[in-house]
Order: sequence, then structure tokens, then C-alpha cells
Amino acid sequence: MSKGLFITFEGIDGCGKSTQLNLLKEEFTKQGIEFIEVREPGGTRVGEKIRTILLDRKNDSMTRMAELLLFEAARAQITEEVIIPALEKGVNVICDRFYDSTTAYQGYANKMGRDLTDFLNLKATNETYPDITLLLDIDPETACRRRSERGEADRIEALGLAYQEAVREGYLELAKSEERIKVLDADRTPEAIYEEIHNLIWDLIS
Ligand code: T5A
Repeated sequence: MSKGLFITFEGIDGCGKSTQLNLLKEEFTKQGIEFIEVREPGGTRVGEKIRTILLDRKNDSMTRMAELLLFEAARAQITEEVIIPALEKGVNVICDRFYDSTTAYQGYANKMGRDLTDFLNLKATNETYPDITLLLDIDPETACRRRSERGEADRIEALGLAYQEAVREGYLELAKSEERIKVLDADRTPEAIYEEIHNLIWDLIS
């Protein structure tokens, strides 16, 4: 049996990942393509508890190392409990964020360093790599405007535009060295972005 396809969506907060992920889910469902959807941090009983701690604005004293290790703990749980078993059964996995988020947010923006984040990412995922990563690239002002229409910011969103700009730079730097990461201009209509995603995914499927 062939392994499932592992598809991840990445980008700064409010870049439109979830919107695109939903369009892909709709198309997979219509075409009878088997998949599961997961999100990070979260997606398991343990992971959702960790998510609550990570995003709670009251936890503003959380150290950078504690934050990094909590993201990796949630990732270790979902990779072993959900992602690897699904891929091994031949089921496609669509994931809203995976370890590239840690590289961009904790490694670059929080300056924890690539050596440390690469090491922890490999350990937490047991070297499980996405087949394709769709990086929705957008300027932080536009993303912030989109998000603000939705209500109060969580702990990480509340870090502001300069932080999101550093995250964006981290993602773009990372994309230069990773063939699997496809950089998409996210400042377009959802339909125009999705057309590009559709073509990339169907190239892989066929
Ligand atoms: N994090 C996560 C780390 O720091 N390290 C890690 O290792 C991991 C895994 C997760 C937070 O944790 C951080 C990153 C995050 O700060 P989250 O709640 O999952 O938090 O937040 P996000 O992943 O950022 O998800 P959001 O829901 O906030 O944003 P999305 O999914 O990027 O955006 P989406 O699709 O919900 O769209 C946002 C708004 O824009 C509109 C939508 O309708 C919506 O209102 N929109 C568009 N408008 C115009 N044109 C388009 N093309 C549009 N697309 C969407």
C-alpha cells in the first residue's frame, strides 16, 4: 500500500491558511479522496490542552524555551498518535501548520536558532516530512487587517506587526532551501490562490 500524501499549510497569522485548507478539503471530499485534517498546536486531547496554554494571553510570562518545548510536545503527540498512523494506512493528511511554524516563529522571530529548532523538530516528528508545504505569503498589515475583523488577538497574535514581519522573513529564508515549500502570493482572491494550490496538489497526485 502506498503512503498517504502529507500536505502542510504555513504562513503568518491571518494569512488565509484555514480558508485555503477548507477549499482543498471540499475538493477532496467531492472527489472521494480520503484524508484527515489536523491542526497544530492541537489535534489530540493532550495537544488541545497544550494549545490552550500556548495561546492564553494571561500566560505572558512564558519563557521562549518553555514555549518552544510546548509546541514540540504537542507536535510529538499528534505525529505519533494521528499523523504517522494515517499516512501508513495510505490516508492523506492535511495539516494546518507543522514544524516549519516552529522554525519561523521560534527559530527566527524568537531567535532560538535553527540548530535547536531543527534538532527538536526532527525528534518530535520522528523524521516525518511533509510532501508539500503551501506557504501563503502576505504582508503583516494586510493579514492583521483581516484578523482584526475577527475579534481579540491571542497571545502570539498580540506580539504585533514587527514580530509577524520577522516570522515572514523566517519563512521566506526557509523556503529558499526547501524544494517542497511552495511560496504563494496570498494577497489575491481566495479563488485565485486556490487555483494554484489545486494545480500543485494534482501534479503530485497524478
Ligand atoms: N505557532 C504555531 C508557533 O508560534 N509555533 C508553532 O510551532 C506553531 C505550530 C496558532 C499560533 O501559534 C503559532 C502561530 C500562531 O500564532 P492559530 O489560532 O492556529 O494559532 O492561528 P493561525 O494559524 O494564524 O490561524 P488563523 O485562523 O488566525 O489564520 P489563517 O488560518 O491564516 O487565516 P484564515 O483563513 O482564518 O483567514 C483570516 C481572515 O481573512 C479572511 C478570512 O475570511 C478570515 O476572516 N481571508 C481573506 N480575505 C481576503 N482575501 C483572501 N484571500 C482571504 N483569505 C482569508
